[in-house]
Amino acid sequence: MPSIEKTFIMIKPDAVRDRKSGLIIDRIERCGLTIERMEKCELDDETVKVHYAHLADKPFFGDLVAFMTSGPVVKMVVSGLGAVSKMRTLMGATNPQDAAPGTIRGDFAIDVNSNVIHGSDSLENAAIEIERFFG
Ligand code: IDP
Ligand code: MG
Repeated sequence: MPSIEKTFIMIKPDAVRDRKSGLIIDRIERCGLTIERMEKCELDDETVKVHYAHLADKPFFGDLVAFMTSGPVVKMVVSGLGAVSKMRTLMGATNPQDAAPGTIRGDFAIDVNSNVIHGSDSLENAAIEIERFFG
């Protein structure tokens, strides 16, 4: 039985630039999830490097940091029953090529370099990320 959870969600610079934030927020609310907090902001290199530290040894890491600092993001705390896994399902696969139609990445993203949305991958990481981005 899922319990009420909070997860950290971020609409990435590509989607903000393309004015897709509203459509993405609509999908989240339609799922019965609640936007608890939301703010548009720009990320600095250091924050992105810490957030994606698990990918620091990947060849695309530099491009990922450049992408995430290329423009404003919309950061959110989203709550609801089983919010962490519900958001991961709603987002779709990391690589939009593999993301099912009807998912946010499946419908709004084209390639893995700019895949529209971030969502925490576990309840433990959700708490860490909410603290990191909202303090
Ligand atoms: P997730 O965002 O679905 O949790 P992670 O494996 O945590 O996926 O990767 C974090 C982010 O790093 C992805 O959302 C994407 O922006 C970027 N990324 C992951 N794999 C690749 C890749 O193979 N090429 C380019 N960027 C990637
Ligand atoms: Mg991840």
